[in-house]
Amino acid sequence: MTVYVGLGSNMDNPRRQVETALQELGALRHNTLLKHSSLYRTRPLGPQNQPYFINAVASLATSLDAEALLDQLQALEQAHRRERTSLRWGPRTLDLDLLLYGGMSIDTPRLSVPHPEMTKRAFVLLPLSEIAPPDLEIPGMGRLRDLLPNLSGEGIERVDR
Ligand code: A4P
Ligand code: MG
Repeated sequence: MTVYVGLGSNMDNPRRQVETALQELGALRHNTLLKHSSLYRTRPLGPQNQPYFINAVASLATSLDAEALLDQLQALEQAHRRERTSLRWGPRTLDLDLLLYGGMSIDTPRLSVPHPEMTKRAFVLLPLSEIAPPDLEIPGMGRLRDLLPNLSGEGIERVDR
């Protein structure tokens, strides 16, 4: 099964958080990292009094079912959160969203796939369009190619490597 995972961070050296997470995704059992996008520097969605995010998208081949994969993604998030020095609530060291799980629609208490907000978010669709075919079908939402023109490219820029 091919799946797409969205990565985001705006704390504790976000660029390093995302780069490390990409390596860790590739090292997860029962998964193979297929591709990953460039990194993007993006204006925060929601409260503006927080740092810009670094976002990226990765594709994986997995033999896990969606909930088992979510367990692995959440364990990885936890590992990154432990690096936090502050206990205060705040921005994220690492957020991993399961964007797409093959062509499946999943709606359980733990999991909504496709991620419900993804088609509104340039910081998801732009990196996704780097690594996915334009005719990728986002269940219930349409094809990637048709969704892209609706987005503003404002507040998002590719990070040079
Ligand atoms: N959950 C349900 N569906 C999924 C899914 N497809 N993938 C559940 C991952 N998790 C899913 O997640 C809360 C619960 O969502 C989980 O327990 C899981 O069972 P969380 O990561 O603890 O909470 P969260 O991420 O803070 O909440 P939420 O609503 O997912 O926030 P978002 O949508 O992830 O937004 N601005 C920029 N520029 N870039 C960003 O990446 N991210 C956010 C967070 C806000 N603003 C941003 C960015
Ligand atoms: Mg999330």
